[in-house]
Amino acid sequence: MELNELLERKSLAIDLAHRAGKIIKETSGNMKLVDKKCSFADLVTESDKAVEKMVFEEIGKKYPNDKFIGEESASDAQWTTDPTWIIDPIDGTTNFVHNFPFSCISIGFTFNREPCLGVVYNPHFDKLYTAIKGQGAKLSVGGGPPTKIHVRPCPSLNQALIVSELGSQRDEDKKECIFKNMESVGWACHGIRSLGSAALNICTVACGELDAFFEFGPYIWDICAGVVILREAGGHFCDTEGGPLDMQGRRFIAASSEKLALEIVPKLIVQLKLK
Ligand code: LIP
Repeated sequence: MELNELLERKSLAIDLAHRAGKIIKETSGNMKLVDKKCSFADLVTESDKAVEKMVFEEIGKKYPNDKFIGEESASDAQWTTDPTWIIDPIDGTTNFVHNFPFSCISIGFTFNREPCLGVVYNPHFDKLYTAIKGQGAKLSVGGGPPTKIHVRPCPSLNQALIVSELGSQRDEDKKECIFKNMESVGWACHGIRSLGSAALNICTVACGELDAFFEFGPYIWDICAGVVILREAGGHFCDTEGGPLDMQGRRFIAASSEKLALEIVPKLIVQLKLK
């Protein structure tokens, strides 16, 4: 896909991210729950559904032949080589429900199943992360000029600050995987943080505020935009066993370098395959 086609899509994605961000900011903490999915902790609200509907409709008007994968209304859509928007309307839904200001919209785009455009917007701090494959990653704060972002070099795991999550499943296999790995990695590094949004966790690694993020659980819509942003910021994505990232594998390490990612791999003492 030509650069100018991606630039046009990026411009639309940024406009829609700001429109979605307004809804997210205005309804954060006071939106009615409409459903729980895999557990009592896996929440979805009217805002998730309304934001996804608005974004899909607006994109469809301009790009009627593009395909969609979205958490709320197109989670089962097949991921093909067609131009495809992969969107999480509100990433960090639990934070959104509790009015903890770490939620965002994540708008990813793939062509030939290659992530090539990412836009992540946290309206609570007016932070807009953007990237096009091959064009670098940028951050605009408070509407200011976009400035290049880059991962922060981290010489080794024992000097790293890591982020990982409890996730929203509440089954025994997942519990063992989460806590055994948190203990194993956490005791080998400077500390672990849990912030509640995969997309924003990835962006935080991309701008050098954290050194790596690992999780078992997030879906392709949680990470698609972040994959472009982190790679363009000089970071590395891989599977939790060190092989190539499977965008639909629901497990990954996102790190400031391949070296750091491969130091984390052996510390993940409980691996889990998720459907
Ligand atoms: C969330 C992810 C997070 C994970 C949560 C949830 P959602 O996505 O961003 O990494 O730990 O369980 O899946 O559901 O808020 O879009």
